[in-house]
Amino acid sequence: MAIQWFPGHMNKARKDVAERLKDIDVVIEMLDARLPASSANPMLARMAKGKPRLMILNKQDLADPAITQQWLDWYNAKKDTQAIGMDAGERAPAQRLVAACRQLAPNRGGLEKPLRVLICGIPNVGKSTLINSMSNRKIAKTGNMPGVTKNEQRIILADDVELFDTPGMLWPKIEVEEGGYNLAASGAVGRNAMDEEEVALELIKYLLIHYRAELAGRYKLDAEALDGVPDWQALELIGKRRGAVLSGGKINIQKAAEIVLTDFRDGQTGRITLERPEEWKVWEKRAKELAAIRAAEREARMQEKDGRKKQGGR
Ligand SMILES: Nc1nc2c(ncn2[C@@H]2O[C@H](COP(=O)(O)OP(=O)(O)OP(=O)(O)O)[C@@H](O)[C@H]2O)c(=O)[nH]1
Ligand SMILES: [Mg+2]
Repeated sequence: MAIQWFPGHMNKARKDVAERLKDIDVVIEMLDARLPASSANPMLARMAKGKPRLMILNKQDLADPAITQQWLDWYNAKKDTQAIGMDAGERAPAQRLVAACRQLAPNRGGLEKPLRVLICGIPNVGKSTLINSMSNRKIAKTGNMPGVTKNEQRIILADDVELFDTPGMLWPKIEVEEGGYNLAASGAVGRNAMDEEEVALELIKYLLIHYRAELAGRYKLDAEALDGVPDWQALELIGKRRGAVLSGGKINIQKAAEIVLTDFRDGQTGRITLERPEEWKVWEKRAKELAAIRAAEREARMQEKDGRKKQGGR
């Protein structure tokens, strides 16, 4: 899916992070527990190489608990990666994070060498909320839309601990198609940068496979009757149920799509995770194969063009 965000803006965010990383002791990367792989930033992993890194699967209160456990096991089995699940609005676990950061950089601390922690993640994942919980103050601006934090902000947590809140950063090149849809469904992408109907249909397609009972329950539909129903038809049924109907009785598909997305984002449809480690491996493999085919096609076109030029020159 083509998500129309602004690569220039993201590029600036990436440069700012790269610059800031130089004097950072611990990097916290916040992932969305409903889409851990899609919300991870491979570029960040590369930029922060060698620094102690902590991954937080945030919004775990909205995610499917069994799948969150699968993802935590998956990340924690990797070398040099530590991952924990969290609900950024909860104070106690957030405050325990400070102790975890201190452990990760034991040589820092004290007034001379304050511990500097950078918090990164996609837009709207909960970075500022976490900072507020860690510091027990409403110090960072939060909001339920992407792009709330516009500039890096330094927060003094204690005499010897500094936190850096950063604007949300999206990986500019989304190679895994499913990943693009999941990011859009989660609320990381602004409304104007995507086609809500397309995103809602992809979401419904996934829900029909993995969370049919939840989908049926939310919209008072018959789960059995949804068996084998295509996504677009399910969206129409939902629209009808929720009164998203235009004059003449036609379903207002745009409205129905908005309802589906909002309900999912607010956790009204249930605790749902949009990707599993095993699925992600398959999607990623297919994306790589597709990229290789496209690259080969491009190469063939270039050679053909070159050949024509040479022939023409003769
Ligand atoms: N349910 C739930 N909501 C959360 C959690 N963490 C944050 N939120 C909500 O998610 C929305 C975004 O939170 P922010 O802290 O502003 O996100 P951010 O990562 O700073 O976003 P940007 O500054 O736009 O990049 C807010 O409405 C928060 O209340 C969580 O763990 N669970
Ligand atoms: Mg923020």
